[in-house]
Amino acid sequence: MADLTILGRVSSINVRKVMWTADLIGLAYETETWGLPHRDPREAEFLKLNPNAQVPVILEAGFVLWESGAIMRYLAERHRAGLFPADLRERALVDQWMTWQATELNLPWMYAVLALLRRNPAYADPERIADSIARWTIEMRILEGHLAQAGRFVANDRLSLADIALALATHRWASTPFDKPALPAVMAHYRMLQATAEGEKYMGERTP
Ligand SMILES: N[C@@H](CCC(=O)N[C@@H](CS)C(=O)NCC(=O)O)C(=O)O
Repeated sequence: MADLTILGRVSSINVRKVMWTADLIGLAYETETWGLPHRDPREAEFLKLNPNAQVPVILEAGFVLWESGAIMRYLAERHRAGLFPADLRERALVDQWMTWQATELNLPWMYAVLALLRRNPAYADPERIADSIARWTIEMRILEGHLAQAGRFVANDRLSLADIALALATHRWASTPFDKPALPAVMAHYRMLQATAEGEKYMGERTP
């Protein structure tokens, strides 16, 4: 039995961030499927672990941790994987882009993704869809400007947790059907990571 259990559903971008990190480090782990439409995280058993009723959560010999970014950083630190650099400034840059993904980039896409990708009938207001796309595009152009300067990786010229978070975010952008501007640096970064074993697993057609 593995020491680490990841609770979540692989269709969740935040769960995939954690699984991708664990796979890259080479960790053995078990999974427990939680999250709608599978097991409802509002069940009392799950709420005891995460009062936010959200996945992912990890369990490790009685230790419980939620919030995907915190879990990624914990796993990288604990196993000295080099994905979260030791140098303070290098680390801060990785942290900056991870935080940006989870906050600035993560909010605007919600309505468009629920409407156009998930096809949820409760999200059908054309004005709100257009507004979500416009705000999402502004953020993606910021990433384009950065990657056009930075080169292959998001920070410090090498693979880090920030690349995982941002490639998954770009996967969502690429998978959601609407007319998009050309973002060549973003797409080059995405394709590079998609060609890796973890990219194939977590950014394939079955995991939009
Ligand atoms: N800030 C949290 C957000 C987690 C989150 O939004 N999880 C969603 C899936 S991506 C969730 O649990 N939704 C409820 C469900 O799947 O039933 C994190 O990064 O871990």
